Amino acid sequence: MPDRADLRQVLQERVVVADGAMGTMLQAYDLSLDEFQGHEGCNEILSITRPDVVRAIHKAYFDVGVDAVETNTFGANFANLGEYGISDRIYELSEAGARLAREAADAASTPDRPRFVLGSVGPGTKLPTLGHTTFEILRDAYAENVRGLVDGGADAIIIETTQDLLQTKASVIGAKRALAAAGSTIPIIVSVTVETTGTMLLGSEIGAALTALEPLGIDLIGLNCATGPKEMSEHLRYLSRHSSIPLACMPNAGLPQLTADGAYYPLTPEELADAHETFVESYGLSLVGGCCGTTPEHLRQVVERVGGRAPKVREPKPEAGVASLYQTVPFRQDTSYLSIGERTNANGSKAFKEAMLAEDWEGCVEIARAQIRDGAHLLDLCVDYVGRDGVADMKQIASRLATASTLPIVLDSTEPQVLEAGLAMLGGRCALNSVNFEDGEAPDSRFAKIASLAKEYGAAVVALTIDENGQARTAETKVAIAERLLDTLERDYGIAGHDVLIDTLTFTLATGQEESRRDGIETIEAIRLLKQRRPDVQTVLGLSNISFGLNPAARHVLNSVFLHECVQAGLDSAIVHASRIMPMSKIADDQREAALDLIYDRRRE
Ligand code: HCS
Repeated sequence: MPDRADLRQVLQERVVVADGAMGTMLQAYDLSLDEFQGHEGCNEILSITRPDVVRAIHKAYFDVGVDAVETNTFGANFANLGEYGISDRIYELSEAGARLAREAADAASTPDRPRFVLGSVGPGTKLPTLGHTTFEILRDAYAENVRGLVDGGADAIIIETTQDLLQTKASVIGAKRALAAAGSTIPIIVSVTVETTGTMLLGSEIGAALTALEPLGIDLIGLNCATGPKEMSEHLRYLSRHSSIPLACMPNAGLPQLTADGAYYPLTPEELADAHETFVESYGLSLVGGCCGTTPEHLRQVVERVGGRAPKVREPKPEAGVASLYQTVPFRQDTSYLSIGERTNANGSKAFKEAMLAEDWEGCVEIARAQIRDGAHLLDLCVDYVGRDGVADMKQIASRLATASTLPIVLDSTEPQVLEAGLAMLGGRCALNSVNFEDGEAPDSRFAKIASLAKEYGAAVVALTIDENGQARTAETKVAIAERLLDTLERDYGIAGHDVLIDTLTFTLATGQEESRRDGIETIEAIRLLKQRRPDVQTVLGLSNISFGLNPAARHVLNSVFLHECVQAGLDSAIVHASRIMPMSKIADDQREAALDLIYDRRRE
């Protein structure tokens, strides 16, 4: 077999035009129940029983000049085949579909014009966020799907028509595992479906999708299906502004209209070509094609209009942040610090602990909701409690917050398996709280286990300035450990500084002990130094520790004043009880001065 051309390389040189629909093209054939082996509508079986039909569709697209076709495997997944009772045929039908497309691509290729096969991975009907199935079942079934596509000769995997971000993450992680096992490095394209409502089926805005999916290490992101190009334009504009990876778009031939003869797709070939020309020029798309209702004639006109053009150079402004199922939240807030709600914590909140111990899951969710109302930007979730099954508790609470919380979640645990249980429930992008070097950075260390999880699930990381010698106390050691954390995360796990929140940690101030007198000063100085040296990095502080031992009123004052001083020094975010933080204007001068004296060790002897 000759060496196959590298699609990644070609995507840098020219706009790649993919094919149009497979499903709606198949509907034009008069196929018998026998040809579906009794499973009416299961198009993937036609790759076995009517390869001539599938080949003819691929050929029709290559004949009009497209660069790539998608395999007839959109439904070769666990949920779809499961509905026909044939989920044991995932590999067989994936491989067969990819092989047919490979044959067609090889037949159409010339030495200076390679043609490509995009291995289609459809969503199926089971949405893990709604509890229809589990993340793990989906991930492993998608891996099987991708194994067949690779063996059949796909040049890329296209995970398309995705509706649930958790399902999408399961597909990407399953695909990556399958590619790694096969020693394959082919690109992964993810194409989400935004409904006419302006969000994905479960309510995700395009920003949430980008924030959740790009860090998984995918090669392209885009949109397909549900609507025509007009409805996609705003979402593509968003991706164009914020995505650092190349963009794809495969619209339907307009919004389908129901007629007596079935769905009618109104968009003309010329209109599709017009839209793609605008998208390529204005938004810098790299991969264009069509979805339901588009035909070889549609794609002929797209090829004539944009085929072979060099992709426009974009200058995106990515925004580091995390996402709930619904929305993205950038780490950098324009007006203030990023407030991370501390009350959903079994160690820090009596009410939350009691609700959790009573297994009053709705009570736990209510505490989350109260923090959302209080104006938190993210929620810290910690279920660690001696004697409890942390994985089970995390599943109970995270599965509820997955849809109940409009805010992204910071998963907080010392146990990697508890963090992973949360990651497998939450469709957006989480942060993991936390990694440190307490037991080093060897492969069996906690650091390595949690950093690996962050890498695989595309999570951000809270990193604490603790090393093998314990918690750093001086500004200099805090910053030195922070730099080691940042270097190690980047070098060994590919986690960039903008996805790391460094917690310079603070000890309790009012212990009366000599050694704690400078703790406030050292923490503030560490934040200032770190922000000078690494302005790309986020800083965070678990605030409450500073004031342990004081009465509640004094705690609120000290926490608020200390937070103010840290923010002045460059602190980006803090884990706080949002409604208890007082604006400086609400604190009496003498109380504020007393707090500052304590923080800056200005003791009056
Ligand atoms: N590649 C699939 C997408 C359906 S949404 C098809 O049928 O063309």
